[in-house]
Amino acid sequence: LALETALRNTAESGEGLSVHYQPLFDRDSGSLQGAEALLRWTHPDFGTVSPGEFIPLAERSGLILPLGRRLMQLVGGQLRDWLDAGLAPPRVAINLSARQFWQSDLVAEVADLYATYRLPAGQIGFELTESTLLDKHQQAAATLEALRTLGCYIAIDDFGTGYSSLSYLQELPVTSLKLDRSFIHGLGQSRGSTAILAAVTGLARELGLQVVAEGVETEAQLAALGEYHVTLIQGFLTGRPVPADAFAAAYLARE
Ligand code: G
Ligand code: G
Ligand code: MN
Ligand code: NA
Repeated sequence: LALETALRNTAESGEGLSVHYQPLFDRDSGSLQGAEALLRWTHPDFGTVSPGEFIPLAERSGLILPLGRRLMQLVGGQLRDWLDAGLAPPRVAINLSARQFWQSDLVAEVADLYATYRLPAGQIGFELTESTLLDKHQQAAATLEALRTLGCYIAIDDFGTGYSSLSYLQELPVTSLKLDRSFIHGLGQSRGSTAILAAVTGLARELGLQVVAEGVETEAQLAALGEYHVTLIQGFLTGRPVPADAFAAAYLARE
């Protein structure tokens, strides 16, 4: 309860919140293709609280809505700073939980984000899990369509861990699939992971979707992904999530 109170105060004040950015690379060219924004929280009494702890708490308590708004503002402001400094930031992905996706003013909030920080189309995207999109297909499609119109791309996060039929992929305007890291870790170890990789990359090709591998930690995993022509790579092997300044210093070149 004390932690929830502290998180509520943080959501109101914004103090102690920051964003880490993890790079996403094209394996063949080595070029930077994106970044994932990941919220971080440090509190004077509780110290650094891991997102594995405070994100579920935020979802249960509803605080994910004000925290998500804070995150969007932090990302928007950061992108505007980088653009003003003559840097060329890649597209940045923001994770959305179900509650955030289904809030009625999401599209207005995102439109406001683009306008406030004068972001170029395509600068922001979202990562959603399958379970978020499953219940109400048609409403989900309408919201995704509106986000796409604003210039956002849409990735299905943790792809392959849901229980869904795959048919929803045909009906929803998504742009990419992020293979869950449990498959990536299984590569070279379990035949099942390789079989799933083959199936998912085949499906994605048929549907015209990008495939992103997340959680890539070893050269062996990278090589296995190459065999299935998965070229978009994110993971500790190619780059950990780091604070904005470190991200810019390491990855952003002047235009
Ligand atoms: O950031 P890792 O570094 O530990 O993130 C742990 C989990 O928290 C992941 O599932 C990630 O998607 C989620 N997460 C991180 N930042 C955010 C955020 O800003 N919003 C939401 N909804 N989830 C986030
Ligand atoms: O659920 P989501 O995919 O949004 O989770 C993002 C989380 O994955 C973040 O906590 C990030 O720190 C973590 N992550 C990123 N790369 C790796 C990796 O190579 N290995 C592991 N174990 N976690 C990773
Ligand atoms: Mn994610
Ligand atoms: Na994921």
